[in-house]
Amino acid sequence: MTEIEPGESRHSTCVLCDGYCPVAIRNDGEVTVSPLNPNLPAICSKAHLWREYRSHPDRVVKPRKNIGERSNPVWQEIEWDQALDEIADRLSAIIDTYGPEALAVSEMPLNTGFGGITRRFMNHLGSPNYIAPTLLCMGNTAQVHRAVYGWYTSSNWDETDLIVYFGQNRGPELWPVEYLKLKAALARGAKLIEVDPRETDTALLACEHLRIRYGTDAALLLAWINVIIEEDLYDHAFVEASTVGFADLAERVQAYAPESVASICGIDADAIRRTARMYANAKAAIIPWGVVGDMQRNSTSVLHAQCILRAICGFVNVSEFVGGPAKGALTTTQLADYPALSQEQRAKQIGSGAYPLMSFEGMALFDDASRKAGIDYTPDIMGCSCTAHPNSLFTAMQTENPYPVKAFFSVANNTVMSYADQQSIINGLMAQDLVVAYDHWMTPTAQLADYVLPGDAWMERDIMGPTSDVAPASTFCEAFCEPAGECKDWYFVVKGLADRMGLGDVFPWASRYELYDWRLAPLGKTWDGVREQPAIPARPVAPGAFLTPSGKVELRSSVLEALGCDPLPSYVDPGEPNVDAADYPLVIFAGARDVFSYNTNHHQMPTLRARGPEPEAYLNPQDAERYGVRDGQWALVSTPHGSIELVVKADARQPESTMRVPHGWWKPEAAQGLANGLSKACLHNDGMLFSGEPWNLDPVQGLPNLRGGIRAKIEPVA
Ligand SMILES: Nc1nc2c(c(=O)[nH]1)N[C@H]1C(S)=C(S)[C@@H](COP(=O)(O)OP(=O)(O)OC[C@H]3O[C@@H](n4cnc5c(=O)[nH]c(N)nc54)[C@H](O)[C@@H]3O)O[C@H]1N2
Ligand SMILES: Nc1nc2c(c(=O)[nH]1)N[C@H]1C(S)=C(S)[C@@H](COP(=O)(O)OP(=O)(O)OC[C@H]3O[C@@H](n4cnc5c(=O)[nH]c(N)nc54)[C@H](O)[C@@H]3O)O[C@H]1N2
Ligand code: SF4
Ligand SMILES: [Mo]
Repeated sequence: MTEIEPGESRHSTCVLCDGYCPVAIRNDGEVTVSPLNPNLPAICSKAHLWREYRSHPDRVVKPRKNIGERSNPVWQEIEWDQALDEIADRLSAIIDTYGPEALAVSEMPLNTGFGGITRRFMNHLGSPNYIAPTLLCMGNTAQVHRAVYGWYTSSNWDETDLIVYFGQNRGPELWPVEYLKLKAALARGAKLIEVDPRETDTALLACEHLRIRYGTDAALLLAWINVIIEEDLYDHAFVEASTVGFADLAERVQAYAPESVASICGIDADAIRRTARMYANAKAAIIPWGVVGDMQRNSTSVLHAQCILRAICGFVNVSEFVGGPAKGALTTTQLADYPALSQEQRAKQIGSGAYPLMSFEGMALFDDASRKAGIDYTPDIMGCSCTAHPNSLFTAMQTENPYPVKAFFSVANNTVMSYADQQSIINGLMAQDLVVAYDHWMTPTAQLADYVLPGDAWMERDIMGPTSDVAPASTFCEAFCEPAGECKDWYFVVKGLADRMGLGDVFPWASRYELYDWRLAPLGKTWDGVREQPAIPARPVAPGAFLTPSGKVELRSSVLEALGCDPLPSYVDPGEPNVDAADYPLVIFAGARDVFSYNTNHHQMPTLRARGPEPEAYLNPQDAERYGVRDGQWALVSTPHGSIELVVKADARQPESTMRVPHGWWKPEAAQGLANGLSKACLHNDGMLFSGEPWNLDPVQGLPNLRGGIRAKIEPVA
């Protein structure tokens, strides 16, 4: 029984975006969704429109097979058994010819509500080639936090007196939970420093708005550390007792005096000193996670320098809490069963030689610390600690270098649009022998698939979380509708393939409920016994030390050093070599999220689309005039890498000589197929503009710079 009865209430978590808002569902004659916690009344209009999403006429509700060409698809609805039989047969044939590493997957576990099962399938099959879009989001941060602190760190909003934001823009429609926490902290008297070139609504709440030049955050952070050390504002006791590498750090930051950094960042030296002192002198400062740090040329350095600041100013485990592994239900890492993947297959992980931190090689450096903490596995904190390198993988899919990758699964992720260098992703998909998409819609990615499998949505599935090891509690979300049409959960698909491919023993659970019971067994519980409560806190493993190789906060990271990377943060100019500013006079970033969509999703929702109908370039009015483009009209935006069309929004809040391009735009109503530019994803999405070449990637993690420093031009559409 899934459908909620009249008079009944249930609890769940909205995942129409990754805000993860806890919700209460009531059936008072009409089914309504409202915030679960009355003290944090945060949900947005997308959640209220859940019915429009669920019952949308374009939703894929039965498996589809492409019986035409990949570039010119003809879709036929088929039964689930036929789909799974054929996919299993074709995947088996590919593995027989090329080996299991010929299968690659890009998955967003938050969207399936399942972490670990895809990796379990791949580990037992023998493929290390997994990527996740979260690599461009919090996954990158998690990996740097782990190198410095041993685990991911989260901010305590309840007691903070100073919040430092790097480009975060929060609002009632932009991650409302954190927006309410921010408002409550400010109402208590906390102060906000916002580091953002743009005058955003959040920046208007700040006592200091540093309008930094795009892509130069690492330089500012290093200058703050310089001031804090030079002026002796750091926490000597914490540094001496709990950190390693301070002397090397002090030497490194000598090159970053505010006076030398001022011209790089476009912030005067006095403002740099003033804000550095504010941070160091705060009682409980926080630097909450924000995505701007994950998508920069200097990403690892930005995140590393933030970690250093928290530590040397004594905020670690005061206002910023280092989490850790927990004992309770079996975790997604345990479910993934990494030991099943041989060393020989791990060594084949694509791109790991150039970018080892995210790879199996990087993960292995935490084995000893995990063992010392009394756990017999190494946690994959964010579900993407041991992944292939996305852009190298897309290249391999196209070129067969270093070896052929011939089968690609896109799982609850619009892969074509969710990384840099969209054209190479398309080329890679075109060269596959088998492409499977598991989604709700005929997305640009699904349009290139051989099979499109209809996924259930959050309101239709009972979910046991978390979907990665990062969160300390087990959480339980209840379905309140039957799955639309023949939509199925991801476990049904994975089990169906495993059974057909001789891996039935690896997935002995007949349904997700048996799997949940297996995970809950160490707690002596079952799904039916817990489903009505929102969460069970886990028992943290008290390691008594940081879970780094040295057991201390590693200001100078031994993990980075062991991987052949710079063990300390630094700043390099993010610009493309040999590109003349006269030809490409604007500095662009992708982002400033659209209010009425979520990344690439929701453009098909009539109510939301009416509020944000077209993709917009924000441009200072002076620049609009200078380059002959008019507010409200279409313009061509180009980098040396590619071009897209956007509607100009003349906006004085965007600094001169800079421009915002949006992420995630396609037109679900437009004609499908490659010949039509994949419903205009090739005409509008940010991924067309940004290169996946090494010069545009963070040198340690290999993730693309989408948030600053890239040169572009704008002109009227011919
Ligand atoms: N409605 C809605 N809400 C969303 C989303 C959505 O798509 N729709 N997406 C969600 C997701 S997945 C995420 S990760 C978050 C992201 O949300 P935010 O963390 O707010 O990030 P963005 O919206 O990408 O960018 C916000 C600001 O970053 C600034 N910025 C760009 N480059 C730089 C730089 O180099 N340095 C600095 N200091 N600032 C820079 C821009 O000027 C912009 O004002 O939003 C989430 N919330
Ligand atoms: N070029 C570029 N790439 C980016 C970013 C960027 O700014 N620019 N941002 C990055 C960031 S911050 C993030 S968080 C990631 C986001 O990456 P994703 O979360 O993958 O982003 P979405 O665009 O929402 O794509 C999700 C797809 O999953 C489908 N989906 C949603 N819910 C479900 C579900 O319950 N079941 C199934 N089966 N499918 C579902 C949607 O229809 C959609 O096609 O992208 C990253 N990639
Ligand atoms: S912000 Fe809105 S769409 Fe995102 S999880 Fe929360 S309620 Fe759902
Ligand atoms: Mo994100």
